[in-house]
Amino acid sequence: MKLDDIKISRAIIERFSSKLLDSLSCDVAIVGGGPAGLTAAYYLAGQKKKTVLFERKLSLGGGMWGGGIMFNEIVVQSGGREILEELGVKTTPFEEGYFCADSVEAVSSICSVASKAGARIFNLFSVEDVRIADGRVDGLVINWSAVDLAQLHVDPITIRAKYIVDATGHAAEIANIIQNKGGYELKTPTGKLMGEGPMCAEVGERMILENTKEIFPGVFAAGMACNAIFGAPRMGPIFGGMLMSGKKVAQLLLEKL
Ligand code: 48H
Repeated sequence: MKLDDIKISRAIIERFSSKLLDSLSCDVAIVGGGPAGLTAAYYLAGQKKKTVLFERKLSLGGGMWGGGIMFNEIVVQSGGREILEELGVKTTPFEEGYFCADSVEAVSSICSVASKAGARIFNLFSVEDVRIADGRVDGLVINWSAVDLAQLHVDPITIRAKYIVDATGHAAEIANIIQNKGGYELKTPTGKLMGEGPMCAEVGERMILENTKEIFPGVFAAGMACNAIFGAPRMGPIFGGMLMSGKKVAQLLLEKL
C-alpha cells in the first residue's frame, strides 16, 4: 500500500474535529491538567460522566513532573498512596506515614488511566473566559494556546458544561476571571479571592480537602487552586492533597449529576 499524505492530513482533521464537536456540551469541564484535574477526570469519566479537560500546555501533568526542586520523586501520605495504587502507580514506603513514587511514572499513569476511563483531554487549549448566565457559570470560553502566546487577535469559541472545575493550580485562573472580569462575589468568607498563604505542609494539606468545594454557582475548585482561593497555606512538594482533592471534587460532582 502506498501512503497518501493527504489521507493522513484528512484523518487528523476529521478525527480531531469530531472529538471537539462531541465536546461542545458535557457534564463536567475541567480547567487544568495537573494532578488534581487529571485525578478528577479519572473518577468522573469512570462513572460515565461526560468529562472534558483543557490544558494550556503541550504536556499534561502540571507541577508533578518536577517532584521537588526538579528531583523527580514525589511524596504522599497514606490517603494519597491509596489513590496512587488505585491508579496503578507503584509507591515505596519511606518512613512511617510517608510514601514516595517516581513522578514520571505517576504523571504518565494518571494521564493514561484518565484518558482510558473516557475523559476527553485537550492539550494546547487555554481557557480565557467563562460564560455566566443567570448568576451561574454554564460554560467555558476556549482558544488555542498558540493564539494566546502569540497575542493574536483571534476570537475564542464557547463550550457548555453542567459543572466547571477550576484545577488551574496556584493561579486559580477561573476564580480570578469570575472575580476580576465579572465583579462577582466568590463563596469565600470575604467574598473575594483570598490568596495563598506561606508554606506549612500539615495545615496546607488538611485545608486543601476542606477547601475542595463550590466556589461560585456551577464552579468547583480542586487542587492548589482551593488554597489560593480560600487563603490557606501552600504545602510544598507533597502531592497527596492534590490527588485527594481531585477525588473529592469528583465525588461532590457525582452527587450533583
Ligand atoms: C488551561 C490552564 C489554565 C487555563 C492553568 O499547577 P498544577 O499542577 O495544579 P494542581 O492543583 O493539580 O497541583 C498543584 C501542584 O502541582 C503544585 O504546584 C503544588 C503541590 N505546589 C505546592 C507549593 O507549595 O508550591 O496544574 C495546573 C495546570 C497546569 O498544567 C496549567 O498549565 C493549567 O493547569 N492551566 N490550562 N487554561 N486558563 N490555567
